Amino acid sequence: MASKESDITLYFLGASRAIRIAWLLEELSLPYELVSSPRASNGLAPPEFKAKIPTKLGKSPAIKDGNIVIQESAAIAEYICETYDPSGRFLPKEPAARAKVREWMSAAEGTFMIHGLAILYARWRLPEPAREYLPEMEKGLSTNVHNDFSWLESELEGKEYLVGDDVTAADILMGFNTEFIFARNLGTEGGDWPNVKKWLSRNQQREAYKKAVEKSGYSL
Ligand SMILES: N[C@@H](CCC(=O)N[C@@H](CS)C(=O)NCC(=O)O)C(=O)O
Repeated sequence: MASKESDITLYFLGASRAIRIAWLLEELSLPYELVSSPRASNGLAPPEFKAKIPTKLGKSPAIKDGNIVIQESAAIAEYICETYDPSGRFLPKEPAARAKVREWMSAAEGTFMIHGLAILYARWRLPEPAREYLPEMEKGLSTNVHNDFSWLESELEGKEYLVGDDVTAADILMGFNTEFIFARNLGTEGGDWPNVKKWLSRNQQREAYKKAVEKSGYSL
């Protein structure tokens, strides 16, 4: 039984990390209002959508629950679990399992996403005179991505989910960055990670994930 009534609004930019939060909310069967928008033609959030997000940065995801506003997908997921998952199904109470789930929640942005985005930003921002060096730069930056994916691959050996026997916030946080890095081919060339691919498709077959995609129109 959840400790308080939810009153959640999720600010959902198309093709964004907000899928993590919609997926978690669906897993918990929590109702939520979606304020959503597709990306503008430059790939960014349309200014009128950003203006609706009640944070200074205007990034997605953000949530409002009653009078609390939270940004950063890991912090949002932790808040939702603490408030509406008292049995600790998605964020275990037992300290060792909890620490492992939180390790993945941090790694999703602090390790995987930062290494993938370094390549994406180089593609976007390298000025014309330096663009001839882009392939070499991508190759150099891909070392980090390969190391990260080898770690993920080894952790998934003989396992269906990252921590314990069932889905947790670790899988939910890590799903988006893994899918995104593959979809944009951010340093993944030459790698072969069959456990990661099977885990990703297992996640995507979950009813809650499919509902989140259907409601939000999420697609990369
Ligand atoms: N570290 C943040 C990143 C949030 C973020 O950068 N969101 C992107 C979408 S995935 C965004 O709102 N971009 C639109 C923009 O800046 O215009 C998190 O985990 O929530």
